Amino acid sequence: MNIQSSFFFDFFYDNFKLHKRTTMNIQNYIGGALVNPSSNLFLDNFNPAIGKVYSYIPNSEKEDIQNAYKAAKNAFSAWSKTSKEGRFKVMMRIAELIEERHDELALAESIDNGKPVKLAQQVDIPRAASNIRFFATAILHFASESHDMDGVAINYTLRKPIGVVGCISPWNLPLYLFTWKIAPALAAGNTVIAKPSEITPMTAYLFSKICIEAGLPAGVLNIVHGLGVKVGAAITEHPGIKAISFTGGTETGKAIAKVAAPMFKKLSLELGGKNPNVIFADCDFDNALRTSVMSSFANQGQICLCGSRIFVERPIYEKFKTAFVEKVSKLKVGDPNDSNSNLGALVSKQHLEKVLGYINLAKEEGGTILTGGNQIHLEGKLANGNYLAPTVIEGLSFDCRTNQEEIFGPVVTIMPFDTEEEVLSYANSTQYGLAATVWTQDVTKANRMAANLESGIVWVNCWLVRDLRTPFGGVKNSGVGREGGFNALNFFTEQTNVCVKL
Ligand code: TXE
Repeated sequence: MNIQSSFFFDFFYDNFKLHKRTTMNIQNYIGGALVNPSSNLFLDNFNPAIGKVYSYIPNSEKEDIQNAYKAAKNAFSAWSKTSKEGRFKVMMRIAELIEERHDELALAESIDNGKPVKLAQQVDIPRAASNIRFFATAILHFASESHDMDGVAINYTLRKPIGVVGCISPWNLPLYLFTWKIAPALAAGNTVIAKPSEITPMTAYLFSKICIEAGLPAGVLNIVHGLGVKVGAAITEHPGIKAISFTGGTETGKAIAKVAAPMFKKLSLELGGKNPNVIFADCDFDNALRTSVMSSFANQGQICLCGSRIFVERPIYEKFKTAFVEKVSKLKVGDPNDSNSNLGALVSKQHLEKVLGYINLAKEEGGTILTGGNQIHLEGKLANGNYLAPTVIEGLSFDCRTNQEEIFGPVVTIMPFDTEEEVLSYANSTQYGLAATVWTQDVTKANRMAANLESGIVWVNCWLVRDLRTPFGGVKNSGVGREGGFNALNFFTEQTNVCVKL
């Protein structure tokens, strides 16, 4: 594709290079059409790399959710009866269009979120297409059970779409996590009301244009933009929306559960993490080192799976620490549009303040900053961007606030340990249990650790290696339920057992 000829490419490119003020309004996607919010009011959308408003987000209301609900309800009968092959075809077309617009979407994601465009090109956008394609094909292989009662009767299980479902997604991997939710919902025959984060709405808006072009029937997917406390809450409270899939902060997850539980809605909650990265002395040192730099600072540390607490076995502690700090201090924080930048901007000023607040807290708690710890002020057009040096902190106890609360930025702590029991107690000490990483060449120890870590996901000698068929989600306050593979299709369907007397 010739990206230079694309309207959106020109728009983003101009904005990024010249930071021209424009009045581009994002629109909701309701009943197959792009529409303004009922209030006709819009919110500012910032480019975090330059700290300037570059577009406007619908400030939607309950009324917009009601309109989306009507459209989704009307579309449900036809979509749920569309053959699996029919749903597969339109979803595959959507995946193709994502790939055709790869460069444009990657640039849009980078501008909206602050992440390096290279990362969006390599991870966010290809994985968004994979999510759609994966669930488009998965539905063709989705089967239900039967239970034979030795000639007396036979039971079979029907799996039916739920109806209108809600998908609420966050800002850290905007299109990637948005598609991760809506794809299984649509494949299973539901109609969807989706709410992208108000902090990063752009790629969901471009996605709505893709859906129109792909011929997704009107009302099957509705995207309503706006504030979480208004639009997200209106989805949660709506009595007709029977299931909610949410990814975001643990506190928001609690608020959603409080409203949804008395209404007996199905809930899938993927929440925060404070993930341990456990490095034993017998590890493949170079691999552990290289990967730990990535698992600490990819996407400016704003991935729920990032390892934010590094525990290193004492015999290699000093060696690992020195090598790690050296590598981290060489990471380049810079223009997200520059392919040499390792880290771009944090997603918002408020988030930058929050992360800086945690660095101050770490100092108050007795921590020593080994590298970073400071905001970075770049020059020229980037002078107002939200840049932070990747930060490594030593000397904190495992149970201090810095080591217990989710920071969700380019900040990690490092500390030594002596025994397996000790590191397990440190690793399991938080309210969270999303992901953990273990580095050792001893396969028995690795398996023992994996079994004893309180974590929904354990990576051994790797990080962020993802097979979309595997269960994805956390234990403890990291969430409820599992996404991924048939788990997601199970979540987005209701079962009916049919018992037939023979
Ligand atoms: O998330 P929110 P925020 C963590 C991370 C971060 C913190 C807060 O620690 O610092 O959460 O981030 C919508 N009813 N994660 O404030 O608010 C909101 O509009 C219904 C971890 O950005 O949880 C957005 O679409 N919906 C995480 C989505 O919820 C509501 C990724 C997530 O926003 C709502 C992001 C409400 N009352 C942040 N309030 C991860 N697990 O990957 C907000 N929303």
